[in-house]
Amino acid sequence: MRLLSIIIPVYNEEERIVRTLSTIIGYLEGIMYDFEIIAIDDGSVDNTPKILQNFASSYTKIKVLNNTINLGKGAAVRNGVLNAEGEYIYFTDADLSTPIEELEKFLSYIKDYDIVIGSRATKGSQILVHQPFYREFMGKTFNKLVKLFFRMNFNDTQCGAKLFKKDVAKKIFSISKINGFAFDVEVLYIAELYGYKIKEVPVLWRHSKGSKVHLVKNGLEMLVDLFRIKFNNYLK
Ligand SMILES: Nc1nc2c(ncn2[C@@H]2O[C@H](COP(=O)(O)OP(=O)(O)OP(=O)(O)O)[C@@H](O)[C@H]2O)c(=O)[nH]1
Ligand SMILES: [Mg+2]
Repeated sequence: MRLLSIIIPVYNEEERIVRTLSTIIGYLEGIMYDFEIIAIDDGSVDNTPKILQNFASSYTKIKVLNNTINLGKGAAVRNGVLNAEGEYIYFTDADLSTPIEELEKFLSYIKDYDIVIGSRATKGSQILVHQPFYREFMGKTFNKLVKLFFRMNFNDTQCGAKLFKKDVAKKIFSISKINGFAFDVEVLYIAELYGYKIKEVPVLWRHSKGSKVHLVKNGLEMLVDLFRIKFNNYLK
């Protein structure tokens, strides 16, 4: 069995996906982990699908999955997780805002925990490039809402980097339902319901330009999804 599966949700990332994949491969080959990369094209309408196919045809450790229409980050990550074979499953954003080198830190905790989540708001985190102030403000407000709503004590549910033990990830993502950006909250909520051990670790983080997040549309959808999470029944 492979040690590590790296899951990357990819939506209209023609500008940076080759650089991102090359960076990840360079790093992982360097530390000689046995790994697979699963890139999920989330119904991109630019050249991303073609670029991914090309890349994968010359590098066997990359698997490309396609959501034929754009379903959202949560759906893309779910598709990747359910098809992953690694003992540990890590997902990260295509902009590598949390640099892949941080993975080392996640791996150092995963033996003692079921899930390790990156945090931009925990003592020790280093934000080298900040998001625009309104995005940062919205992020912090969202996190306060999550704390209030779910009585969960995470400082940052939305950081793109998270590592799971395989069985834990498979279990959670097989019952999760949220397709959009609020899926992280759902995943952590389910994890707490099932009593999994979660470690929040401070990460180094760098905002990168080229956001495709639609503030109003995605923001409202995330709020509605918080209610859906609250009223869904995940215990079977
Ligand atoms: N925006 C967006 N990203 C998606 C979608 N589906 C998958 N993704 C991927 O989800 C990851 C996270 O996206 P974000 O980092 O939130 O979006 P971003 O465009 O980088 O914006 P910032 O948060 O400003 O960095 C990226 O790897 C995207 O390619 C989608 O429907 N919309
Ligand atoms: Mg990003």
